[in-house]
Amino acid sequence: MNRQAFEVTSTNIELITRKAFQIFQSQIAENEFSEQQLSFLLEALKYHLIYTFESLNFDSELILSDYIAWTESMFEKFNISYDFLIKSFSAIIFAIRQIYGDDEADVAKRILDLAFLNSRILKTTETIFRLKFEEDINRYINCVLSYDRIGTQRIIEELFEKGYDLKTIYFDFFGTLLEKVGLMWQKGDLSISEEHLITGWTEFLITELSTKAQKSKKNGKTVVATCAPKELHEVGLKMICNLLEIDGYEVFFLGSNIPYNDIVNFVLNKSPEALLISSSMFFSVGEVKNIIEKVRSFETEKDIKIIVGGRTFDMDKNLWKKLGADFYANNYNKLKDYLDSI
Ligand code: B12
Repeated sequence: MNRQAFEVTSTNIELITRKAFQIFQSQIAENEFSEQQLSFLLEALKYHLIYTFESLNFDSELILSDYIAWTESMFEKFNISYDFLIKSFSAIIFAIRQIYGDDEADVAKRILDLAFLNSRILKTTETIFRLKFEEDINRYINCVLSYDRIGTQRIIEELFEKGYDLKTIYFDFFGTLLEKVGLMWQKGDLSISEEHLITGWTEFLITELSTKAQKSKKNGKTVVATCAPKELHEVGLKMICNLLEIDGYEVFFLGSNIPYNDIVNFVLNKSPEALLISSSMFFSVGEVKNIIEKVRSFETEKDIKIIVGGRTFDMDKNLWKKLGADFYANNYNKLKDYLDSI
């Protein structure tokens, strides 16, 4: 397939989305959907397209499957049946066929067919939820929502008293809690403001706990850690950075939504042993690749190790190799072992 033909530009996304929306509308009855449902569908078509394009670019139907499984529950939330989910993806294929041609449409259809098959498997495993800390997690959510901040601190103190260490509290308690919050938001059981309230308070506690921890002697290694440009999910990377600092690393945590040039300039300025990049949303993967290529183009950075992680890479375990990263880790211990060895 000619990859160039599928290049994602804001112009062709708008063009194909509009075309696909026309095609979709021509297949539905006049009063089939409310205004709110139609504006959701228009937004959904745009994301269908971005994910289809990016999956083709990175040859990753796994990412598209995760997106389809997730979109399915969003369609349920907006009371739109599965049939229309299929119709909305078919409209994308039709639009690609009309704008680009048969070859491109066939390639897109092939990856979508595979992704739809996979998404059925994901959907059946979605309800299996880790039960560890479930009771404490429910208590914690209720405390934040009733503005009982002392109550949340008490829950964390109890976990320490029971012998859990900071790493377990970070990843098993806060990690599972945030996963649950995500599912509750997805199903409409939490509003956006409630989700923000819980995430914001949790981020505060994550920082507070690390400031109280006993730090190891500095080991002389420097790490720069950033989220990919356009990426807003930073909590996972923040936990990792706090632990690395406790374990003796000099860490520069840049956080989320940093422009590409700024990241590259910061790395050139600090010349760290390692650069960590986090991506949770697949639409930031192209930028991760650009950063890796740019940093590698500088002779001064020839020894730098670039490590990626986050939800995107957890979904497709081979993606990191396609981007030219040196390593991928899905948990702190694997990452630390690697960093200790370089
Ligand atoms: C909090 C949150 C937000 C917050 C983030 C705030 C912040 N300060 O970070 C806000 C409100 C901004 C947000 C926005 C969005 N979000 Co959100 N969000 C979440 C939520 C609830 C928690 C994320 C989190 O912190 N998880 C906990 C951490 C510990 O997990 P983690 O990030 O995966 O990190 C682990 C590993 O991946 C690893 N790791 C992470 N980074 C790195 C890096 C390296 C180098 C290494 C080695 C390891 C590593 O470390 C951790 C170890 O356990 C998730 C739910 C979920 N299941 O995660 C949804 C979720 C990720 N969001 C989702 C969505 C859809 C969105 C939005 C598109 C919503 C919207 N319509 O606006 C936007 C996208 C914004 C953007 N451009 O990025 C979906 C994604 C679905 C999908 N299949 O694509 C999820 C899964 C919610 C859901 N169930 O529907 N979100």
